Amino acid sequence: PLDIDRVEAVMDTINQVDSNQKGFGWAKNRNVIVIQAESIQNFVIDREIDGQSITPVLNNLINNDSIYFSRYYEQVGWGNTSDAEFISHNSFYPSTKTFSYKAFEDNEFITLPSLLKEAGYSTIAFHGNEGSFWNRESIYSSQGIDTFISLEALQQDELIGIGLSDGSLFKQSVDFLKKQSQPFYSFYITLTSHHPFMMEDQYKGLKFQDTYKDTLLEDYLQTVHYLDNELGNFIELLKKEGLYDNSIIVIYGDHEGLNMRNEEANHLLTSFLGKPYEEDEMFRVPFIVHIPNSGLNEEIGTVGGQIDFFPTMANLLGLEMEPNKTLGKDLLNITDGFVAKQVHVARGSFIDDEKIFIMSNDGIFENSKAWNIHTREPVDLQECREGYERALAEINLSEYILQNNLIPTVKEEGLESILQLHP
Ligand code: GP9
Repeated sequence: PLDIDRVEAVMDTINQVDSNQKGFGWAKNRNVIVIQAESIQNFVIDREIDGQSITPVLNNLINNDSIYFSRYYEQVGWGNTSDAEFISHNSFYPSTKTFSYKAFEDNEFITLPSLLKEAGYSTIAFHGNEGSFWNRESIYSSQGIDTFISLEALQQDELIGIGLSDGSLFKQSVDFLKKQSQPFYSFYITLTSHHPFMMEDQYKGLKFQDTYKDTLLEDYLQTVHYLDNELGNFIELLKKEGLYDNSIIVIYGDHEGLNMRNEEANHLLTSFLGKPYEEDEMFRVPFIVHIPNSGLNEEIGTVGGQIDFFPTMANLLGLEMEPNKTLGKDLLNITDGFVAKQVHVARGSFIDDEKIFIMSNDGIFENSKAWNIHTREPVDLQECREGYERALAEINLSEYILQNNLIPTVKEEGLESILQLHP
């Protein structure tokens, strides 16, 4: 059941969104190329290993014609990569019981791709694994994705790890893009940087010296560097085919690559980062919106999460959408960021612009932990009560809406209407 007081508190947060709408239509009518990057965490950005840049292409993108959201967090549940897609496209929380593409497969949705379709876009997704994985091929049409190019429709000319290499996927996709009616929304789910990060030596572009050589961290960073390099090749190809100038290229990480609960990963990252490797770094992923020839060079430090992807993108693409139609917020038009987490850490955990709160697994609030995300100083738990309540309220409301297939109602009448419907 819904807790009405808590839901009313969620409604209050809707008023945070600034009606001046900074960024509205900055990328209007352009083709959209979204790359959901497997296991890419934010700590790799602008960082070197043994004197070499890990992500030179991403770093360069960030500094030229881009908006970089530097405090962006993943919010996935049991559906990992597929939940990252689900949250980003729908702006509701993932199922707390199973993977969302299964839990809600019969629901009706209003998604970023479906809104773009209404605005005249064609939609297409690319992934180098079997189409049935994570139930994608069944649910994509209700997610607003009309064409799904999965492994079966591609030449299996270069396999790395669990599927087609990112390089081959990007290359082969260009022929499809050329035939796609414009403007198009294209969605790529990369795969090569998937755990356990195994690649043959020929694909490894970084030279490691002693400290991290032949470790899990080397394996991870080699695959991240590989993806970065292939992204650079892809952009060159888009330029050659005349598909770059009138497009936007959007990249975000789907979820963590290195789990802090894995002793080896924790030890390596704590040493590499020079600070304890904990949730605030593990959940942080990059989100970059590159708008060629825009002259933009902005870093947005407001805390946000994958739930904010849809409203943020809708604003940039010039789609009119009231703030009460999704649970996420347009990150260009709020000053108070907030990210709730409900799977992989106990429900009610959250991150805001100042702190991170991790609810205790035993359900006892007083046993939880919280610290300042800038200074790492401990934070008094009493300062976290309100955020904890808000996190629970948002998740509760999201579940109620999804379990009762109410997204069309929310689209028509706003989140407030849910309160009237509720007995
Ligand atoms: C599978 C790929 C990886 O198709 O998306 O999924 P993951 O195991 O990271 O959830």
